[in-house]
Amino acid sequence: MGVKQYLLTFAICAVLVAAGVPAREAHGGEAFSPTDVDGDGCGNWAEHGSNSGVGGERDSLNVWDFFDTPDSENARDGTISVADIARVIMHFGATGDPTIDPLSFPWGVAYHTAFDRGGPVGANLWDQAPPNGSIAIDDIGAIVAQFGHSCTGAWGVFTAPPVSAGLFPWGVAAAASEQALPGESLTLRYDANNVVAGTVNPMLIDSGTTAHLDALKGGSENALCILATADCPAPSSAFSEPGNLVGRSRDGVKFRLDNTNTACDEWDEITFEDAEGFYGLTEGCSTFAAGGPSRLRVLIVPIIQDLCNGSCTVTVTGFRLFFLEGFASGGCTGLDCEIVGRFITP
Ligand SMILES: [Ca+2]
Ligand SMILES: [Ca+2]
Ligand SMILES: [Ca+2]
Ligand SMILES: [Ca+2]
Repeated sequence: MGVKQYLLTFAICAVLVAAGVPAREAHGGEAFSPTDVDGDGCGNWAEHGSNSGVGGERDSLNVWDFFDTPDSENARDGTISVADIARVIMHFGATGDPTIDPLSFPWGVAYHTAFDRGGPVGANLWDQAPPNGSIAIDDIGAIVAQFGHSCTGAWGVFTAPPVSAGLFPWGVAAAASEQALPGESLTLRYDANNVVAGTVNPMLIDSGTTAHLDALKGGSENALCILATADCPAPSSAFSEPGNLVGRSRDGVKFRLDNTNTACDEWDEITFEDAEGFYGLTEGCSTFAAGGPSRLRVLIVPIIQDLCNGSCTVTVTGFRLFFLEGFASGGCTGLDCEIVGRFITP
């Protein structure tokens, strides 16, 4: 038996003993998040969940903490499988430049950083330092330690990432957000006549004439970062458009309400509550899968420092997931638009 065959046998045995990771629902290789900013194969919100088995307890700005490896098309599938372990073993013994871009095309070369790590950085063996230029036995150990971890299924989404795309282009004032506990019914109000008298500010996150309506319907293309996040690849502020956007807001929200799968349009269908009282997203209604059943009802809402009137700039201080239940009693007509729902995340 060659060294690599031996290692594969060893790794598979280790996998069978390891983890006790339950099988996860997969979504056919569809996108599982509007953004995977670090490119490691795990979406931002999944990385910030509380369960490492579904991608959580990680850093959405660190490409080294989810050891998903690229296939022959340089694609990562969001799950650490036997194929990933085999790819590391294929490169066992290779040495090279540890500064190679891990997202560059990895095939046709002996050594590539996509298959290398630099050793554990904390209590969890899967949480790894950047590559050290040598694909060795500890790298196999590092990937075996996260065998079965998958970002494609259900997540406990309890904390917010520092950067997100797919944003609902209404910024919620921090003062209003602070009052709103997860799970409590809440009305968000856009006042077109005097924005600062409401609780939300329209935000232009993408450019183009239909961009704002498109974002109201399905989330922004562009990402925004939370203020003062180091090395963040997106801006932390956006313009607010002057004028009356009530009609456009109504059209966008109505689209979301009218196009949701009825199996995933109610609070109890979309969320679950854990033993500590936090809410997560249920597996069958995984929000961010492309075309996912609850995608339109769960809004990624920017939290902003202050509201402002007219043509002005608002600054993002956080993100929260908001479950959209419908228009509030005040409706969405004339000079004011009210929607009702509940925050899912703190
Ligand atoms: Ca990621
Ligand atoms: Ca990461
Ligand atoms: Ca994989
Ligand atoms: Ca290494």
